[in-house]
Amino acid sequence: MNSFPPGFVFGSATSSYQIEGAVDVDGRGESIWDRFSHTPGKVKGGDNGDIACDHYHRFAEDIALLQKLNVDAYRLSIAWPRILPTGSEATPNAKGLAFYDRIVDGLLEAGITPWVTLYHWDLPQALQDAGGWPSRGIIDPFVHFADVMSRHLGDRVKHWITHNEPWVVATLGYWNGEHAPGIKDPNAALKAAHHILLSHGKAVPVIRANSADSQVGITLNLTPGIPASGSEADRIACQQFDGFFNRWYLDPLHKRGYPADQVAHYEDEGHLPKGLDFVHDGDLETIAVDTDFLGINYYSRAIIRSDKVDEADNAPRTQAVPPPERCTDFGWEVWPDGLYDIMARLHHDYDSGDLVVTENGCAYSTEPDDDGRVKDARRVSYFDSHLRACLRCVTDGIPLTGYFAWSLLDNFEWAEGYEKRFGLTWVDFETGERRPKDSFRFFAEVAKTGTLPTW
Ligand code: IFM
Repeated sequence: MNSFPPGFVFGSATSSYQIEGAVDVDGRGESIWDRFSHTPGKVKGGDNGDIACDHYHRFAEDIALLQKLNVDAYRLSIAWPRILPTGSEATPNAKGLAFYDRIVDGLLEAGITPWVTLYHWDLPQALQDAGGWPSRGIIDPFVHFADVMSRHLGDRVKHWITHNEPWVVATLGYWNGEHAPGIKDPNAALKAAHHILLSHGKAVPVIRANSADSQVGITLNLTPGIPASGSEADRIACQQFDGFFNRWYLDPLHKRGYPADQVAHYEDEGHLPKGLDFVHDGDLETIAVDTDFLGINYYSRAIIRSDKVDEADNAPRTQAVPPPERCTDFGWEVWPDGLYDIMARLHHDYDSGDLVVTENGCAYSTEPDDDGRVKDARRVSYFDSHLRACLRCVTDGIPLTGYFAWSLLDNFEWAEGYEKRFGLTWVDFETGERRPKDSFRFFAEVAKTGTLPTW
């Protein structure tokens, strides 16, 4: 079977800081990504999101692109400091709200359903200065932001995602400092993860109250781990990887609390000197709030080799290191079966309910040919293979209800700057020109027909 069932949602996704630009326009406040990207040495090439794709001014052109892409839905995020410049003002910035009105109204006129993510990483700098996600004081401002946005857009927006990829926010932002705000403190990262999940749990009922009949969820980035060999050391390393990357988020969201084996591991490593003292009575019940769907961002799998034994003493690998030709420009292995495996696990082990691929895509830097065409055959193949994995899920009765391609546009890829291109549309970052790639035409045909080609 090559066809998706009727009602399966095809969409594309972006995020505010990665595309909007206009960072000091119409009252927007400073975000942690403005501060971080303007700190020398933090982002490759010294790049920043000051202009990005200039979507703030070109949004109508981008909605027209979405129409040409034949998508049912578009996933965008809201720049918190555009609405509440220092994060928690009682009165929102009217010009910021008006910008998202223009987008949402434009999408609805174009027959495209908006899916809104509240937090895709552009925290107001003032809230970071007050402690950021490691501080419990962040929760009320986030819930206030969720309240403001869902009150304002809740009549027109019926799909809400509280957070995008808590693992990235906590780990890259606070554990290894590769992302804003650039902090390197594992204990702070574990607190950040908890407060993100808790703020999700507190925001869901607020959004529901403001936006009748809405669907509310959270998006996790999940990566299946595969032990590199059958050795005990690799098995343990893989279990710890899974605890760190997947279960630390999945388990509390599914009423299981934090995984005991991983808590013990973090204690052994000295990351929890006071245990889980930041988990207060009632927090776990709040986090495990019922949601309408779980969003999954899937990019690749990870082959896990223990670093606790010398290579010479470990068992020979049974999983080869992926050859470069099977990897994207990011070095991420192209592994569509991992998408199926993750979805099957969520359905069978966690009984997660409705699942949506809220991001899937690949970085390949194909430039326009002499004839101006962007022939990104590897991206076409990536989307084709991952959409086939989605189809397999659906055929096997896994409740996967939608797929959002990352990303509509080449954009600011965080600490990688503009070097890594994920777009269906090529962007000239000097002029702002947009040019649909071959993968755009491929995806447009799939979205239009609901059918994958027979090659
Ligand atoms: O660009 C990011 C996005 O912001 C979050 N998910 C992964 C993408 C590719 O790295």
